Amino acid sequence: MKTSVTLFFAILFFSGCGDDPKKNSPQKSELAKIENWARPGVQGQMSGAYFVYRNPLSIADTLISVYSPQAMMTQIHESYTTEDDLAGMREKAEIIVQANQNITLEQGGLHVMLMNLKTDLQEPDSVTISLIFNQAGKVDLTLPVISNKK
Ligand SMILES: [Cu+2]
Repeated sequence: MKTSVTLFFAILFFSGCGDDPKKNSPQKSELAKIENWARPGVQGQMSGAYFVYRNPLSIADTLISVYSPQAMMTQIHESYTTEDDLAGMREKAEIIVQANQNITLEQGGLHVMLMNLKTDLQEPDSVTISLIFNQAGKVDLTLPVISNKK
């Protein structure tokens, strides 16, 4: 019994302290699980912010505005398919979140668009956005910039 416990800790130790740099960067499967993140971008260009927000209130709430100090303009967007079957996106005035429910902002769906970035965004930067809700008021999020998440 004592031997197996020692072995267990030895495995923990070696897997946690490996000096192979590949082991320190997240694997594809781990990246896929990350829900809160922002896309890299170049100054003057765009970035997207993606996250899951849970409405902690027992009444419905509405996301009415978004803001980021890192972009000249920030909007709520939704992706859609045009009549010509092309991918497009447009501004969405608000998102309703039912009581105690989640909204998911993700690639190809609802997202926060950061336009005219004030500076380049790249790993390991993070993006701060403020969500303005009718009920909850201002909710600040900090999202890591991830470059190799498609
Ligand atoms: Cu967009």
